[in-house]
Parts: sequence; C-alpha cells; structure tokens
Amino acid sequence: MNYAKSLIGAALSASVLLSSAVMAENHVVTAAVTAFKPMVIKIAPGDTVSWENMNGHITNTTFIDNSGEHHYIPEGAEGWTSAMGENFQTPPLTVEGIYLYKCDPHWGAGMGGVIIVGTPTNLDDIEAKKPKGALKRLVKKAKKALK
Ligand SMILES: [Cu+2]
Repeated sequence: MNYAKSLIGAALSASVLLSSAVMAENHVVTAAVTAFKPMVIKIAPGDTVSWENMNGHITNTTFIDNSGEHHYIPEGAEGWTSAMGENFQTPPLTVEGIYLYKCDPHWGAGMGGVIIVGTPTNLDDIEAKKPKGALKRLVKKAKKALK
C-alpha cells in the first residue's frame, strides 16, 4: 500500500514538474524601425523572451557611458548581448525584477525596451542610478506599466 502511495506521489510530482515546464511562455518582441514593440512586457518567472524582425538590430543589457558599463537588471540575473540581426531568445528569466535593454545602433533614437519578470524587485536600485535621457524614458514606461 505504501509502495502504491509513493508511486502515486511520484507520478503527481512528475506531472507538476511537467505542467510548470509546459506553462512557461515565450513572449515575442518585434523590432519596428527604431522601436521595440511592445516596449514594455510583463512576464512570469521562468518565461522567455524572443525578438523578431531583428535585421539591423541587437538586444543588449550592457549600457556603456563615460563612467563605464552599467546593467539595469536584478541582482544575480544574467544579461545578454545578441549578435547583430539575430532573432535572439533569452534563456528562462528566473530572477524577478526589471530588465532594461537597448539596441545599440538605434539607442540614439531611444530604441530600448523593458522586461518585468514577476515582482519589480530592483526598481529602487535602478532609480538610485539616476537614469537620464532614453534610459529615464524606459524607467518611466516601466513604472507606468506597474501601476
Ligand atoms: Cu535597432
């Protein structure tokens, strides 16, 4: 009897694992001239994001200015830099928080985007860095999406 119960238990936990894997979603962002659409997306932890129509574009979480490299992603998360023109897909984004990214060739035109994974754990961290210009606009859009 115990053996049967433990078999049922094992089958149940396997199906829970399977269903959570099946439930992870991919979210598509499309590059359109000098904008990512949608610019802000809210996803669940474990979901992925992919970009389409990326000819001439990249997606990059590394921001560089006079003071060096900056990342606007939650602590412990991994950023990414796609190849030029690549319809890149992230690995599952498991660390909750806000991820800001940009397209380098069109960053001057403000081509950037926001991914909010679960709870925006790092919003205060990002604001503490006093984002300016196009970055400030991304943060503003993120906050609007969180209202
Ligand atoms: Cu671009």
